[in-house]
Amino acid sequence: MKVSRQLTEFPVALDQDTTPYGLNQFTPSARSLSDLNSNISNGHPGSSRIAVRMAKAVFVGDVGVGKTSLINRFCRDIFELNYKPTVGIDYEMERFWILNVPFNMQIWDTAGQERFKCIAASYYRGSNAVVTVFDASDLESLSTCQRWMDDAVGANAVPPLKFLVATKMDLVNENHREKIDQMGLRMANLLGAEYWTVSSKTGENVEQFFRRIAVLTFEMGLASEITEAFTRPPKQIHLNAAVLRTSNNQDGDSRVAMKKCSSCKNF
Ligand SMILES: Nc1nc2c(ncn2[C@@H]2O[C@H](COP(=O)(O)OP(=O)(O)O)[C@@H](O)[C@H]2O)c(=O)[nH]1
Ligand SMILES: [Mg+2]
Repeated sequence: MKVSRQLTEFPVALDQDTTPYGLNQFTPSARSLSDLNSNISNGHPGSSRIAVRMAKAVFVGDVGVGKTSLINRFCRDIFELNYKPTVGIDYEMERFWILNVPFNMQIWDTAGQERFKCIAASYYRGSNAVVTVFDASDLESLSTCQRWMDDAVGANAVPPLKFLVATKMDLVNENHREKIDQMGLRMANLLGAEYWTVSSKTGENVEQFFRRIAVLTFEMGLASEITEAFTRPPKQIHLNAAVLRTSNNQDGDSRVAMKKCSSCKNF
């Protein structure tokens, strides 16, 4: 496993003053889960006895802005200058260990559908993060970001985390950086998204950006698991071999029925 996929330090936002996500250290819940995993795995680093957590991140933006290149730089550490339209790829799966807890991130690239601006809702559904990408060397691509973001976010019942990414920063002249940042930050603010600048060619900020998505979606998943655990009424309570369940008899009253496990005759 690559060292970069073992996350023990909390990855902070590129600009901590403007991000809508103020979290800049691991929550106590994440630390407790990690301690629990260390204890039940008998301290074997990289081994786990607890369920792998998952997140889905989708990438959207005009054709040619650099979505596939960004994903390829992160997942395979490759960069190709020759343009090849994406065909037939659904998603990449990247495995992380976040504070000793296994975590898989599905990274969804478009399969060229963005050309027709009609990406199916099933592509967006169940996203934990939406990454809207524009080309810093072609600011026209910034003007469509709101539509991409709205379409992707709107297909989700639970609001995903939002990121706005300026790619191809290696093509931007130093004197223009400030202007790009100003325009990018203004758009990010409008979208309620966290702003990043990257270059898939040089690798600038690529690792940091993906680590940030991984850790924020991991923390968001933990928070919603905890909320759900406190709000959902328990339907069935498993007590060792016995199963306690509520059943309705013909008179309509509720009572507790107890089922015995066949391998536990003396219970
Ligand atoms: N110089 C430079 N070119 C890039 C960068 N990212 C992508 N490209 C080029 O931009 C073109 C479109 O990239 P691609 O990733 O296929 O865009 P997509 O259609 O959004 O997936 C390709 O020719 C890439 O080589 C970058 O960071 N720097
Ligand atoms: Mg592509």
